[in-house]
Amino acid sequence: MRALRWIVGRGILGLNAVFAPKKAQHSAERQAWLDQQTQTLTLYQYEACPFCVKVRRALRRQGLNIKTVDAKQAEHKAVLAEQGGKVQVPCLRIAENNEVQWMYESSSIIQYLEQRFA
Ligand SMILES: N[C@@H](CCC(=O)N[C@@H](CS)C(=O)NCC(=O)O)C(=O)O
Repeated sequence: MRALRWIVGRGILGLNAVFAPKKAQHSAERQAWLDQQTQTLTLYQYEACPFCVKVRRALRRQGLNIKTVDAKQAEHKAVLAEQGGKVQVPCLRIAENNEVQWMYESSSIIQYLEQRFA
């Protein structure tokens, strides 16, 4: 089962690399603004998770440089479980106005980013 999951994961990564969406190109000014705005965002993810790939593709399409962390690493997994409430990826950590919000569900994350930055 683990081996099968590994093979499927590699397949997803391979297809993602071959059919990578075009990265949005912004003016230097716009990119600097986006980079500043997204500093407060962190994507908890697994490299080969299809839902995480879906979100990373959306980030690329939008030209968003959001920090990603590998939730398989014990330290990040613990933070996700304790502060987010469950170990499920992708999860977007939004730290703004002295509040931290943990957003689960790939579709919700993509919708949030599109509404905020499109
Ligand atoms: N409906 C969720 C599905 C996310 C999901 O199933 N993620 C899996 C990884 S592919 C997960 O976090 N499983 C829990 C675990 O691996 O501990 C979404 O669209 O984000």
